[in-house]
Amino acid sequence: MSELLQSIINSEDKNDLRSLMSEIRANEKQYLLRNDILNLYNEFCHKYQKKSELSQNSNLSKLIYYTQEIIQEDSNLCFIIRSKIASQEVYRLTPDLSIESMSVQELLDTRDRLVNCYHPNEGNLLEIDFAPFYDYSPVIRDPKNIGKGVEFLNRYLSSKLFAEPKQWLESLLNFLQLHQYNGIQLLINDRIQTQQQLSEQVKSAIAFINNLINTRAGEEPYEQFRFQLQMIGFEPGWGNTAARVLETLNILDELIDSPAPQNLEEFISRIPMIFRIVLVSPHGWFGQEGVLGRPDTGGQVVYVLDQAKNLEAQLKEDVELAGLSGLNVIPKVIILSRLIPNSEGTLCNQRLEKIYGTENAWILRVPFREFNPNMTQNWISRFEIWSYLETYAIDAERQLLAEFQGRPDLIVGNYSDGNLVAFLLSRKMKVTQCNIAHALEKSKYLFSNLYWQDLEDKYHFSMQFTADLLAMNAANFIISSTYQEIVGTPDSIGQYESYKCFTMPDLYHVVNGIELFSPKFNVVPPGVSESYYFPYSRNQERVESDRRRLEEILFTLEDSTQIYGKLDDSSKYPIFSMARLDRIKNITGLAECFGQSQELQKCCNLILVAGKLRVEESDDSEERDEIIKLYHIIDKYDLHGKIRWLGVRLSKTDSGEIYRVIADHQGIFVQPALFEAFGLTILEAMISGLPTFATQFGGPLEIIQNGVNGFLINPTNLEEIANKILEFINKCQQNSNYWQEISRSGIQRVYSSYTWKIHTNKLLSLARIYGFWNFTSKQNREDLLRYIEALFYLIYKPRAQALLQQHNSR
Ligand code: UDP
Ligand code: LCN
Repeated sequence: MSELLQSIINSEDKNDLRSLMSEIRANEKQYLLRNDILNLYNEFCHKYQKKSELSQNSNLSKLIYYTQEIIQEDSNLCFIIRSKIASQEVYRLTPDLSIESMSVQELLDTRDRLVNCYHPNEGNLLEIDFAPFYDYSPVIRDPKNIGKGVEFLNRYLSSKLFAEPKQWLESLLNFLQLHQYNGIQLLINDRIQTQQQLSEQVKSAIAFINNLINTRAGEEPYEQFRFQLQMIGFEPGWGNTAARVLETLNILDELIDSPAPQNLEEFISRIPMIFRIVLVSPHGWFGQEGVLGRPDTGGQVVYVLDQAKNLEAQLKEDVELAGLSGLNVIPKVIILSRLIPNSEGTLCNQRLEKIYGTENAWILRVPFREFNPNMTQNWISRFEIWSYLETYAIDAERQLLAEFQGRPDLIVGNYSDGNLVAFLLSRKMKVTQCNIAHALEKSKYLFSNLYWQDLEDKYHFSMQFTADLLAMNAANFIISSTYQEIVGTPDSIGQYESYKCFTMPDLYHVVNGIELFSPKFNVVPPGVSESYYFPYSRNQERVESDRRRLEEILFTLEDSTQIYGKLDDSSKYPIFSMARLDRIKNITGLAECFGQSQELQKCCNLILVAGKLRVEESDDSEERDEIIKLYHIIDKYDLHGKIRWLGVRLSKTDSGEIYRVIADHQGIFVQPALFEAFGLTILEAMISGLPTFATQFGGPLEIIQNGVNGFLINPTNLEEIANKILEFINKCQQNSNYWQEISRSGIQRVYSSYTWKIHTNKLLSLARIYGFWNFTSKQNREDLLRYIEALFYLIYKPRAQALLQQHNSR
């Protein structure tokens, strides 16, 4: 990048750069973000009659394209340039066009100065740097492989096994000796004590099973030859039939002789080491019914519940395949959430709730201690819960140990609070920790770290961002739903990437907050619950009375308590959307788009399932604002007769059927969010067979292949959205198969890439491989964990205690 800057300065572009800099200086904003920069540059090109410079690939245009932020300081400009995914360079440009490279520290100081929080005379600020702790672990080199951690780790571990066979086989042997279930030894017993014995006995066992298969059959059940295998050192866990045991032993044999990444993955994935899983989601309103649609309880509840069900099913399948059924092995999955005494008609005040359709998956609710009954008896926002989490983890540990009758084998955290609790529990119980972010608030709120002090009363970001840093570094592995959640796209930074370097003025500087190239990151997207969401054409699985009832609710029912608006002509194409009524979900943007387009109104109706119909019914300020705005738009564009707004909270069965009813009417689904971390409704709509138009900002960019199995839209360009929908409708009118084609490819896309079966298989395989990696590199992580603990006690905890004082004095 410095060459690019130099070449601008050494060429004719120099004058343009000078004029541009003076335009920037004339701008009232001292801190320009990417959108501001692009707008300013476009205006600049217009003013100086430089035709579409951005597309002309001039050096100046390139520089602007890669510039994420510009900070004005005195007469200097500081350019923060991201020329490659996950890497950043910072330059200071002086008015006489000299260029100086700036260090991370200088950049953070500059940002502090901007908010009047730079006080060098008072001593230095704490600098948080996690980089030295990643020295021990391998890092991915190519950014395109970020998020494929496990593939990388398998290659790394198998090459170690190849290069240092003695040491690594010893680790493998020790690892195999480790596994037990309720005191019953699995895999190998003390007849195998050395590597030599392991290698020899594997060959003997292979010979024995080959013989067995020749005389009997591959299907011979394990129980029939269990004792013979035990005599040569092998305990249960290798397989349920002779053929499966042989397969597993062969993989191990090959791994010992010539280690290859596929063998390692395949072998470790078969090790029966996970029977008990905890999914931590503390902030509450976690239930199976009546909880969705409130602020904070959207996709995360759906995701965790589906994940729990599917993990339990997968664990049962794995136990069966490993040949452990005879040992009465019953896997158990617990969702750990918050018990809320004033549960407002939900089951959130119930300690234990069995998850429907499972044998042994539960929601375990543990209350926050009664520090302050006003807060701890009631639901409180996720932004307020930080003070209660440490003691919550202590209480939860006790209850988990009792429920499992021992330690769990894997702890999965969800969102900032769940990940912090997962860290505390994992540290205490010495269990593998996995993190899932869902949505990191840091990048969701503009300048959330720079102005954290102003926002602290409302959001308490100082605790949330500290918790995020601690938990993401402590985690053995992190799963993200998309690649861009980690490192963004070529022109936007990722959610995890935003933790790499930032200032919390007057609190600390983060110079290296997370190693984005670490193999701990793995992209494992969620699926959809296929029993509720399935293609509209599967008529035999649909309940006719539900279909009729929902059709009435969607198109004709008059019930002002829950539905607003009557349709003049219900035969028009329905444009459907369903989301919480948050500002960022931008349902009002979609209404505005519909209002502005007469053409759309001619051929379509707009049908929304969103929030509540009355301001008085909402206790969320954002939701109240959106309700008012939506009414205003309906009146402004006189959408009466063309819009239906359902302020209902649907059951899962109904939300599945509602997409299908819209598909029966050859409708479309639009998800117009300003940003969407992933977007479960998109999968739900697609699998139902609804052609889907979704925001290009966030996860949907990876789910939808534009024009193939859905369409991407820019939620800030309303005219363009309307045109894209109209173009689609035109095509459907010209070609009666077009709607079907997109519908079919949408369905296909979900079944091929976004199922819970794929998700749970991958997650469990990761848990095993990272469990092995954790085992072999444990001593190397202790220094990192000690550092994290120090930050927890010295930064997080005092702040959490101060917040508690505030709560108590309310
Ligand atoms: N949902 C619902 N009723 C509503 C709004 C949403 O059942 O009124 C469900 C929806 O079907 C989906 C989830 O809530 O399963 C929303 O998840 P998504 O990932 O799309 O968004 P989030 O709310 O998590 O931001
Ligand atoms: C939170 C979000 O904002 C959504 O985009 C996700 O789909 C959901 O969590 C589940 O991960």
